[in-house]
Amino acid sequence: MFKKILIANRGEIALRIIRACREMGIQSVAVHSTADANSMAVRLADESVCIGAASARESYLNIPSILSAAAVTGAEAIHPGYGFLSENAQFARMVAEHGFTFIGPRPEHIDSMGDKAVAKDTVKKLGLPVVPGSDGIITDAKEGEKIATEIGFPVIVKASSGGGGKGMKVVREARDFAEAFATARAEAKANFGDDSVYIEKYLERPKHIEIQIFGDNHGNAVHLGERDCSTQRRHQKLIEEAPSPVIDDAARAKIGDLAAETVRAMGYSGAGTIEFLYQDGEFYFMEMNTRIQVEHPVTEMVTGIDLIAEQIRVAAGDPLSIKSEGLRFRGHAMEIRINAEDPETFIPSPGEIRQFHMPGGMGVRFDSAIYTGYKIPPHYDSMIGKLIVHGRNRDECIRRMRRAITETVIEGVRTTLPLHAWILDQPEFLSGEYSIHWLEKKLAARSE
Ligand code: MV4
Repeated sequence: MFKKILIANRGEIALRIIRACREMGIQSVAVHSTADANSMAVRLADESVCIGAASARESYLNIPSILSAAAVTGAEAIHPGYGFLSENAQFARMVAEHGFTFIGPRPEHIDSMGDKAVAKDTVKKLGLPVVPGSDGIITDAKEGEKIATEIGFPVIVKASSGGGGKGMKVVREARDFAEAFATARAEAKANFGDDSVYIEKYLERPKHIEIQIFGDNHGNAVHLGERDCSTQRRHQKLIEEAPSPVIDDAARAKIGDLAAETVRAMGYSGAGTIEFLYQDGEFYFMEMNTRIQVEHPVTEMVTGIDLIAEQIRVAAGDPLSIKSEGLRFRGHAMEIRINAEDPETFIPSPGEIRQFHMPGGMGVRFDSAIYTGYKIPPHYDSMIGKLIVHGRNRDECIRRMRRAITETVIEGVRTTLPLHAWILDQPEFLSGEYSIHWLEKKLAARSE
């Protein structure tokens, strides 16, 4: 096992990784920007190194600086967390070239899943259901229009280098196709330096359901069930839960086994998430994320498995400690993302936290790096914490979440807590049968 791990990240995920390290008897190194000198990660890690100025480009994305910090502290492995360098194959390669272990999948898998057209083709060949569409990338508008007409409008044109909602165009009629196709390609070129696009049937009201998977370096792979992440706004998830209110045990076993079989066939190692659109009882592959995700605690709460510890063990060469036979999904878990933002305008609200009281009690977990007197820097993502609750069933889970929100005190900055309290009272949310578009429509109606 590693003796020392460097954490190339900040905020709550840096703390989450420090906690796993300490429980495993591993020393932790926090790297930080000048703006994060007073962070909890710096305080709680065994060592810390300042790696650059406040802007992420000069610190959390500064590869030479991070590798130097690993070298001077004698770290053996680097955990990238989520965001920043977590899905940068070049970084993963450089980590290995400098003699460190990257706690994540092999660079080839980061690369192949990073290209959305390649990812779709790969998983389709391995048996995952995909949305009907073009066979790979299309460069000719006439050919694209012919394919679109065959699959039937509406269609969606997606950038191969896109993902997370960037670089997509919905086309509703044949006469609009040529122009939309040209725009999609131009935007893809401008945003990603790559004008490759592919075409799919557009699903009008899907849910976003993702499967947590894990592979190791010994040919093993398992799935840890799904998370329903359909409560989103502008491709930012607000609430995630497990199990999905619309998936039963048989459906979970079927898509989960397919997902596990796919990553086993790929020879994938480490944590990963396979995202699906789900509509009318069918799953359609969307993307695969080759990192640990923000919402991983939801899966931890229903399985009792420490996913960060498992990432570390797998990276150290251990076989998976998770066996699908021994896996039990218990109760219901839900996570809300607390952002330092105005709950109505979503304008970021950085500044000093004047008063903080953490929610607690039965089935409550609060993953955050904030404290009373902490100054939220304006340079990074506005997520300041995650409130995760567990209950015996969805109803108890929602009641517990409402209760935990009521007792959370965060003063000095605006937060999205009131928005979450409101969502948890909406009949559509309570029914569980809302699509990815529900919240945005509901918010638009609220402000009318
Ligand atoms: C789609 C879709 C409907 N039909 N593909 C958005 C993120 C990107 N990775 C894929 N996305 C979508 N792909 C087909 N064929 C609708 C979306 C989509 C979406 C998906 C998940 C979560 C939020 C979303 C918001 C808008 C559109």
